[in-house]
Amino acid sequence: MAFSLSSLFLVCYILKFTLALIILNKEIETSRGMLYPRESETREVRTLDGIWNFVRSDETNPTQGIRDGWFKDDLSKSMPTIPMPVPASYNDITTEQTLRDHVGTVWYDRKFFVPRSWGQDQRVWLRFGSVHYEAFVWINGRSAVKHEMGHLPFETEVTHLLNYGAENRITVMCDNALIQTTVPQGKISEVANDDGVTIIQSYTFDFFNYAGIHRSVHLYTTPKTFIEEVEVKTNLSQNNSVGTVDYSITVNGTAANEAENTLFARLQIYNREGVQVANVTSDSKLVGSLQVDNVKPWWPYLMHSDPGYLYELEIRLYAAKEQLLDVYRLKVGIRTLSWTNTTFLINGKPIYFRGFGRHEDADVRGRGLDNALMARDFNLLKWIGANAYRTSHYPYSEESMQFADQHGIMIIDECPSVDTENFNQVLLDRHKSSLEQLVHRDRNHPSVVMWSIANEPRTGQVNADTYFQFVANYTRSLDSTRPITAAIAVPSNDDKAGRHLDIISFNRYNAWYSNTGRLDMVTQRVISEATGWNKKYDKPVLMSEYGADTLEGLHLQPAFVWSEEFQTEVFSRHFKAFDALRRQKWFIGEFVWNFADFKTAQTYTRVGGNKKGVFTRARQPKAAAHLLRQRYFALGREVDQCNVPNDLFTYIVDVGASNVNHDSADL
Ligand code: BDP
Repeated sequence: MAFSLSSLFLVCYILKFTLALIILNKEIETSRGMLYPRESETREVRTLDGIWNFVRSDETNPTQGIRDGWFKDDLSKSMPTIPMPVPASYNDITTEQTLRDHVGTVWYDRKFFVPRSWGQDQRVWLRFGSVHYEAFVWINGRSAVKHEMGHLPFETEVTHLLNYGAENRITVMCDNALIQTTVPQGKISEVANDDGVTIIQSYTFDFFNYAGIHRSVHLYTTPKTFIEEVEVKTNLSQNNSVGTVDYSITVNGTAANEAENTLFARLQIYNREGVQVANVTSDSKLVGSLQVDNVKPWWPYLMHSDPGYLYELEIRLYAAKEQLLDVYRLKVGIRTLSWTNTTFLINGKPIYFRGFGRHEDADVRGRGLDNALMARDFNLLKWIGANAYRTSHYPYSEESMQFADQHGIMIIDECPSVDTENFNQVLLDRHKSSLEQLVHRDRNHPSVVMWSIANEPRTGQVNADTYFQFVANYTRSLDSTRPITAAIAVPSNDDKAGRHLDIISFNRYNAWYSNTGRLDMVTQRVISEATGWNKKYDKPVLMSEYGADTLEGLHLQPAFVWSEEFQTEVFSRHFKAFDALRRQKWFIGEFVWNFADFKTAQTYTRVGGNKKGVFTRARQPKAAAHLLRQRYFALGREVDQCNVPNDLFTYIVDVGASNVNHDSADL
């Protein structure tokens, strides 16, 4: 009896364990529309950015506002409100710890006018660039849209909800709670404190869980029948002299349904000087191709003297008898990507990445869109000679993607999955959805050269294999023109996901988290780890993170952890490894962690945040920035034959006798 009871327990246990391991590759809902809002002859765009009214809910009663119908009238009639800027994270705006560390729901509202003309013969759409993490939106007290997933846009039609030629109210409830089935994952617990109990949000990822309306809110109009989606894919002839732009247009609206066969589009491509270089008239399928002779391909920064070349694709949608319905314009960069198990090429030329992992992070506004900061960051990227960055650890603003297109900065575009563990069905579905939304949003950007499907997932766990097979194959089914990677931190021997990727990225902190302070234990370890990955999977490899926390202004000679000397030395030891690895053609890039210092949760390993920035949080260089600049330009000169700036080396001495001038000519 004892035997059979214990075997029953065992069977139950195994069954429970096995069931937990079963994950299915289910269909998931796909996104629609989401073209970046642009004005044209047929469209108007307004922003609702500005100061909104704001209420923090009681953490122990997060659904109170829903039950009490706060969305039915001005928020200020239900609760005292404070002014809150949009876009911005709300966390660091006030001086209150309770708001900084708030867990659960917050509410925003504001009033706005809609012109009378918008009510006539057109449609109106409401679009959020991103709200972290979950958003519920009402217009004039009526539910408009719900969306889950930070850092990604969502939109809905609000034609029927608006008062035209009159005032309107928009109300948003935002919930920042992260649990085991959200992307990224977190945990919520109730913990005793001096006043009773409190709600705690914990998470393993290393950046502050900033929340709120993070990017712009737009209202825009479209005609009744309009261009809802445009997808372009570009190609180049063998010698890069002829470019092709394949397009596919999706139309939304009654004319599309009723008179399907009569719709057509005229597409024209203009070069930077505004000269038309290609045109075509589509049939009613709205799918086809344009050819650009003597094309100027899109090249990355420092890989060509005219990087980031963009054409403008103008799409005019017509109904029968040449009746113009809608016009939308899209910037297009013409380039090809190809990869093998030893190399990754753009326009037929091998890429060697020199870049950063980054964060969207700033003092006061947190993760809120900041055009001034974005422009400064791109100037710093160019100053330092970087040609790439990874959008660690979530999708960045659409405005920054447009900047990257223009400046020729290559992007490894990462979805919001960080430190993923405890793989389960709900998580898998959401993870796939985050990639679907990301690919849908960013597929037309020439700067996006790779999809990163996760950062430091626990790929040693037993069901990581199936989980990542589903995630990688799903991403591939959405876009087969770009390779797939993930930044992995488990040792290559334990990893179960790499075989599903096209390019292996690995993160490692030699002399920092392992063998702290041991500068003599960096170079060989980096070489052997990279080689191990290549041996195991026979795929191109890049190092997606390395670095050391560095307190600006702390100088210690000989180099000691946290000092500027130490960061400089850590970089230099890695450079040595990278140079040895570069001789192996399969090693394709180096990414420092991190571009700038950033805020994290409070822990005893972080002094005011993560200090691994090459730049401070205020975007000023630390000592290592100058070294990195010399390396990145030296690499640019060696592998891409770029020119180097005159001020790369500071004048030191004129050694007249030997006739050596120690300036950039020595490089
Ligand atoms: C890596 C993570 C990154 C962290 C970094 C660090 O990918 O998000 O910020 O470590 O600890 O493991 O600095």
